[in-house]
Amino acid sequence: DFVINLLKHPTFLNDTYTTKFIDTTPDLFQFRKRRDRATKILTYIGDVTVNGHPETAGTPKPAAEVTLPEPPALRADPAPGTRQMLEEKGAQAVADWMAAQKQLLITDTTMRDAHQSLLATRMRSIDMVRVAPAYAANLPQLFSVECWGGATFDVAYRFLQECPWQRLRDIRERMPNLMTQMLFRSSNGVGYTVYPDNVVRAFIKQAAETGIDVFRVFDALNWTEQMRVAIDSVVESGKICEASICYTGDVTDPARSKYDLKYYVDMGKQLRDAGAHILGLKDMAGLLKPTAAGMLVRALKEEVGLPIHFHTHDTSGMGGASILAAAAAGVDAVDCAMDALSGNTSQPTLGSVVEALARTDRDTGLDIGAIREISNYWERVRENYAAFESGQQSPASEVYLHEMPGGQFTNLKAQAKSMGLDDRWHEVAQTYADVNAMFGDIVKVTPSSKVVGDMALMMVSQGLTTRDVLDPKRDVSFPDSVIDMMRGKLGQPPGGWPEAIQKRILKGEKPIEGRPGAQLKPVDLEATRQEVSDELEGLAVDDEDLNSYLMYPKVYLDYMGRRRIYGPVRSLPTRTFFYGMEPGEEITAEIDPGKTLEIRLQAVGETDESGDAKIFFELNGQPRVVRVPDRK
Ligand code: BTN
Ligand code: 3PY
Ligand code: ZN
Repeated sequence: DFVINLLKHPTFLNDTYTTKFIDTTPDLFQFRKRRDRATKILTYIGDVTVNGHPETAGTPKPAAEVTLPEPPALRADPAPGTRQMLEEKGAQAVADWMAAQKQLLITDTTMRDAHQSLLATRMRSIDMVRVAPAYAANLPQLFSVECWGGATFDVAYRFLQECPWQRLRDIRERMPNLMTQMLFRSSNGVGYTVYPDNVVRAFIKQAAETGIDVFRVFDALNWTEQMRVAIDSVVESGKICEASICYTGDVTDPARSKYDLKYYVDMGKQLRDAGAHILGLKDMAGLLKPTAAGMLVRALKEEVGLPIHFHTHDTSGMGGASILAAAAAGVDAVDCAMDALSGNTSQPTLGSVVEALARTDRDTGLDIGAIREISNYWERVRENYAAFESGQQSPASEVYLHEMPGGQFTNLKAQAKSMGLDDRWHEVAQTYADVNAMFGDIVKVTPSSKVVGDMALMMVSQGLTTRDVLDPKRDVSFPDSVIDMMRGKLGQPPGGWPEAIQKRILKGEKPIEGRPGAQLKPVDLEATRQEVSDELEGLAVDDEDLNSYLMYPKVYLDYMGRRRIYGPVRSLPTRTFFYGMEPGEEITAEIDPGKTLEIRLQAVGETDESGDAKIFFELNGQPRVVRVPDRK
């Protein structure tokens, strides 16, 4: 039948097919109407059982005993929380309340930054959605739950075969008293390039509608000018705008005077004047040392006047100390990750911060017993993602040298490994620092961090030093991302780009002036909707899907193409999704609210002479056989 034809088609096996491919080869789809979602899911399970999942190939299967961990029991009905305050009194009232109250407020980042930084962003929705009610019932004092944005958006489509909007809707529905929070890259949206202003606006409007309450907005070069469209859109949506300073350098070090206290205070005032409700202090690499945290928080509190929300990473092992120093200096809210997904490149440990402040004047008011139970749940969840662990065994002070963001560190390490540079990691780290110096000491956070990483990998793999790169007698071919950044395509860093390196990289081409987003033509949204619909054989394209296409046209269409084959695989347990099933194993998958499939794998048959394996299932008690190609 068609799935078998499709799976054997060389274009599919290359993983380069798109819906275009489906359009141009309609013969493969003659039986399409006959296939229901259950059959699609069985085909997926059969395929992964026989062939393995490409993402976990070559890694040991986790020893996890539990396929689908049970979330903690609900201790009470969800008490009213920050979400009710926002709904009833508005964004400014929440900000005023934040500044006036004394507890240290806590944002839980487990569902976004923690797994982005520890597990290559691979956490699946089912593991988050199942525990959301326990957050609502047992931790109603949380300030917010960061669960969306950053890298989660495209990774959901690309690698998890899931719709990120559905994830947000499902979490939102199960946490009616807690504010949801997302990370938004201003003109870069949730992508890696600058988008037209109207695309940025449309995305924020949709995110607010689908369920985001707090938008942490930042710019990869700390260019306030480039944040205004996003800030205005969030404020217009009625949601909370947490405009953020990205922290780099060291405010206690006179040798790093480019980013001194005055620089940060000035930026804080610009963001306040631009309309921010909250000032985010985004320490994406975990560089803000305890003493510096005290100095900076005190200065920002005094001179900017907005409530301050501190975000850091524990890469150095010093993150908890910085949080306590910030708390002593009067910071209003901080980010932590649940214990089982905390530490190292992730956020500091939530339970430990709660314990450290218990019975002090910054007591968080959170129930440590409830935290432990939720963390125990995450501990079991994490076992199923063993394939994505980075192997980073300990914190390291080297982060003060390379200044890599927590979300990039493990990624770049994996990239270096895939280029055969595993044993030269410390060289990559040193080169990353050298590239930063060569580029004029810039803020490194998505996407500017990716550009620095591209350049560092290029240099290490080709054996080039800074001196070689700057040598006019040498012909160096720079990565495209580097050329684009020097063209001004990501905006302007404070003080501009160093002229010598910019000239050398652009080879006489003139850089663009001003804000790149202002120079892009607005996208015709309705014409684009029609285009996408045509591409998908007339499927109705709603605003969520349109926004996905606008951010990631190919990633979105590829996802839709796979969806026609595999159906709603997000409902599978994570272990099944990545490893398939064992003969005799039984799972359930809720494909719609109340519509549950009971799936039992009976046996995997021999592979026949045409190369197909028959997989024998029981589906809700009835025998079902699917055939999948054996590609082993
Ligand atoms: C991905 O592209 O990584 C996510 C989609 C799922 C890919 C499935 S897993 C079973 C089958 N085998 C492959 O090599 N690709 C598909
Ligand atoms: C992202 O943009 O994804 C980040 O996590 C930046 O710190
Ligand atoms: Zn972060």
